[in-house]
Amino acid sequence: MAAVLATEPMLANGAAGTTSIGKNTKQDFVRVYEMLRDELVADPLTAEQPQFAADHLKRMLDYNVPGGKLNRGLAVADILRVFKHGEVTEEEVFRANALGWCIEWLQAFFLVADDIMDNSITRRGQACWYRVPGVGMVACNDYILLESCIYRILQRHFSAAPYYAQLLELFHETTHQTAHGQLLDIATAPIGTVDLSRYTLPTYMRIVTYKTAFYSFYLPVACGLLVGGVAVPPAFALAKNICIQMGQYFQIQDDYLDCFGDPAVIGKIGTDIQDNKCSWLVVQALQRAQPPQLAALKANYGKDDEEAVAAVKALYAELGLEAAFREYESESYVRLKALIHDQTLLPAKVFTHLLDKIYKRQK
Ligand code: DMA
Ligand code: MG
Ligand code: MG
Ligand code: MG
Repeated sequence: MAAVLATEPMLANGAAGTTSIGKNTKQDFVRVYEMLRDELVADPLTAEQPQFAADHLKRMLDYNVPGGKLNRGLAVADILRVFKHGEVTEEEVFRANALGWCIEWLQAFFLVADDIMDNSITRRGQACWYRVPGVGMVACNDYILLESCIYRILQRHFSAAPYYAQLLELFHETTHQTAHGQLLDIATAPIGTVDLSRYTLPTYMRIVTYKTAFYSFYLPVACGLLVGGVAVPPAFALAKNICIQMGQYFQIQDDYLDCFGDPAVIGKIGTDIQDNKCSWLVVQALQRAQPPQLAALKANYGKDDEEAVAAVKALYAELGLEAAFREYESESYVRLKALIHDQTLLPAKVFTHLLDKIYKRQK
């Protein structure tokens, strides 16, 4: 099939990005956040509430929306720039950034809820929102508010766009997929029941595809395609195929870092072992363990107990899981690169800039 853009080889050779408007620094991006947040706080409905309600909204947004790596949010304008060979208008960059923030808002919504469900302690180097004194279960309404903000932003800035209906459908569909991934993640890990037979590779791949890959990789690329004026369904299908595989790799890294990462660097304290999670590590351990090791795993997995967690970590070390992960990481990189370069429909750079940001990531 022919490339969506005839200039793809030039882009692939890195000749893109010649206009300064296309360069999108983190600072430019954060300024868009401040504008969107101020619009939401000044929204007629919010503005007519007592001041403390608007104050809570602003504080809650500042705490939960902008503090991450922003990879997903920044990716939309990067992808748009690839499509437009760097020839982008300020308006287009704004639109890409506003959609980037909608993705960050969606992520904030899922993370506030995820931290409650996973009984987590820290996120992005600070206390999880539900653990902030005075917040507690108010966080449940806050994550609903976070989700609803997405549609206020889309309505204000995109309701006149020809792709408005596609955007609404995309965000709704992605939310639906992610919630189903979270359901599977939680349902596979009932607290108090250690049923190691549940932790199979097909179940695992299904969990990570739904809970992470769609919203973290396909959503930014699909938003970039829409702002870039790409409307052909095969482009979206191709993007989905590549993004899903990249997202699976990304979540496997997340599972690895949950156990082996440095909390000071990843900004969160791992809880997968205590939470009985169907993590990549436990799936790998089961494939390698001998009967006594299986018994040790069964005795110690899914317990909120420091010694039991240490015993599981010792078992992972004994089974060589760090090396297994390194091997998986290199193989995945090679496989993803081949997938990206074996197609001519979309510029490779759309995907390689995402891949290069996550390859061998420490956080
Ligand atoms: C996260 O899975 C998935 C969503 C949709 C937030 P996770 O619980 O492994 O994430 P984290 O390690 O960031 O808590
Ligand atoms: Mg979690
Ligand atoms: Mg979780
Ligand atoms: Mg995790």
